[in-house]
Amino acid sequence: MPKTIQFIKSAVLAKDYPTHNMVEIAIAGRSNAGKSSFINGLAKSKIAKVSSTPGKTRLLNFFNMEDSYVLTDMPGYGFAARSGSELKEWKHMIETYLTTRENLRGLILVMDIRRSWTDDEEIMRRFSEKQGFPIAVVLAKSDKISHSQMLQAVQKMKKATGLNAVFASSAIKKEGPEEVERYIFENWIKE
Ligand SMILES: Nc1nc2c(ncn2[C@@H]2O[C@H](COP(=O)(O)OP(=O)(O)OP(=O)(O)O)[C@@H](O)[C@H]2O)c(=O)[nH]1
Ligand SMILES: [Mg+2]
Repeated sequence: MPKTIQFIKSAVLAKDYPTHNMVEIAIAGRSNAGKSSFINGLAKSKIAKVSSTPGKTRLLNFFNMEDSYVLTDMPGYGFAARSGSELKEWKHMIETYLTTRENLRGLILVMDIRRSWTDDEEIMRRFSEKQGFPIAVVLAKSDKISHSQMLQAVQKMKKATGLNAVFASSAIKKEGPEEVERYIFENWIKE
């Protein structure tokens, strides 16, 4: 059954964040990793903008997930084409959101399954831990490698990070989003 997932609004400044009393979950990760596509996978529709040009998502985009939680699509890091001032604005936007959003309950870190954990992911992870919320890692584009390589990549990532919540996902094969959402419901949303 298709889900009723609605785009609420985009925002940069804290004063423009939507008002609601649901739990919020944020999606972060390198530019072009597959964050927006992952949201579309959850929605089973093209609700979040996707493009082959990195840096498609420039603002914080809030989505109402069937009135049960709100998902925040964040613009990716590591996008070299950004100018110095843009980078500063981006950093300020992300940091303000992650440090001030009171109903934020967890962070989904999306990575291309073919990439390894880098300093950028480690910074996001430390940041989350400092703020006191958990992270789950989604290894996107699993259709780009074989099934056995996919299983290997998940194990390798669990080992490298010490995290248990590591999932493979593919927007093409439509695999992954549901398992991740189940995990989020059981561990972050249900109190
Ligand atoms: N093969 C394959 N391609 C994918 C998958 N997920 C995303 N892509 C492609 O990767 C590119 C980037 O996807 P997005 O979902 O826009 O990535 P993003 O992380 O939101 O990127 P930014 O908004 O720039 O931060 C697009 O060309 C997608 O079609 C996947 O699971 N499999
Ligand atoms: Mg995006």
